[in-house]
Amino acid sequence: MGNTFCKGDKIDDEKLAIHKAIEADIRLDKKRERKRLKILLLGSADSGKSTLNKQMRIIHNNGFNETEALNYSFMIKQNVIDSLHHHALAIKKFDFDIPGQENELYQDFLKNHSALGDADDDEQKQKVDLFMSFTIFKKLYSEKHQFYVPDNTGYLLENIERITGHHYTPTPQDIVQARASTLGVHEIAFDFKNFTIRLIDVGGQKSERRKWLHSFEGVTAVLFITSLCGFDQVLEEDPSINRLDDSLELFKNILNNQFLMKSNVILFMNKTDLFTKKLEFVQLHDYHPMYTGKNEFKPCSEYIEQLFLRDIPSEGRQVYSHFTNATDTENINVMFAAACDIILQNNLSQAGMQ
Ligand SMILES: Nc1nc2c(ncn2[C@@H]2O[C@H](COP(=O)(O)OP(=O)(O)O)[C@@H](O)[C@H]2O)c(=O)[nH]1
Ligand SMILES: [Mg+2]
Repeated sequence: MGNTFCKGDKIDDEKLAIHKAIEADIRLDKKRERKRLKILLLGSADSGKSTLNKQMRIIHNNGFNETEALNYSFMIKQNVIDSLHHHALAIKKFDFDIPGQENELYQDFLKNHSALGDADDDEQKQKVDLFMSFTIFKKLYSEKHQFYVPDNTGYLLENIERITGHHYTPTPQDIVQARASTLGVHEIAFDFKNFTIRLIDVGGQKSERRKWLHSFEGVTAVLFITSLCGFDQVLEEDPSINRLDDSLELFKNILNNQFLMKSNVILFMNKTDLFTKKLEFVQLHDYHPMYTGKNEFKPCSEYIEQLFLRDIPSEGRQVYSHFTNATDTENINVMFAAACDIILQNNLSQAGMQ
């Protein structure tokens, strides 16, 4: 009789009931699945993926508990030491004359910065204060030297008294500014307009990228984040590669990845605040001779945006781009909501076509 069911036959009535129940379950699962959006954060290391992830926790998931805040306090203090280590590297690069009394601590920050991070709080504070009072440290700023420091350095130095003070507890903004490489895959879930969003954060370093494939199934949207500031920087893991070039290459690979063909792609051109500051000192034209416009935010950011958008394959693929500052909670709230609206609209029209 195969799959045909005849009314009146007891066994077949039972089979029919089971069959209907299974179909109802499948319909319910599909309905639930349509209510779940899987959004994957992708991009090179340091572009702002984890920062966005943290903002979503602050906006939608009650932020961070005490234990997490304590862990972040250690990380932020280590970030301070790391930033000062980069100042020491710059002092070496510019070959400053080092006064004898400044040499020993300078050498510590130059070579031994992780050991400094392990020192107890009072000792660490003393060393940080002393190093920042040195003539060689001040010279970097008074002579307006250009040197690489991690992106949270300005924020850390502005808040140094509080961070290195007694009983330091990080604020949500401190946590947003904390910097650590992401290893593996991290997921948070939260509700947004009757939908449940699963937001997946991954490590961006080259060695982490092979793990991305495991997260590619059933992705509703890729949120690709790039730093506008990368045009004059190189990768930490491979100084022979320019950060913007790496990000452009990665973006192209994502657009052409066969597992992501049906996913929406949203591009966040991030770090608008630092980009504005950078343009006061660095000429985009020096790194991109093709660019001959004014060295101002609007034309420069639009030029970089075009470098990404020109790689979109012509067959009906749309990419939506936004300029963002991931450390600004309100900005990210608005931009993420705008991105989700696009994703939801596209999802609805795709469901309508099925
Ligand atoms: N000023 C500023 N800093 C940012 C912005 N986005 C990220 N950062 C900082 O850049 C560093 C690296 O960001 P992170 O999210 O860890 O990068 P990821 O490697 O892509 O996860 C952190 O210290 C962040 O606070 C931004 O838009 N503006
Ligand atoms: Mg990260």
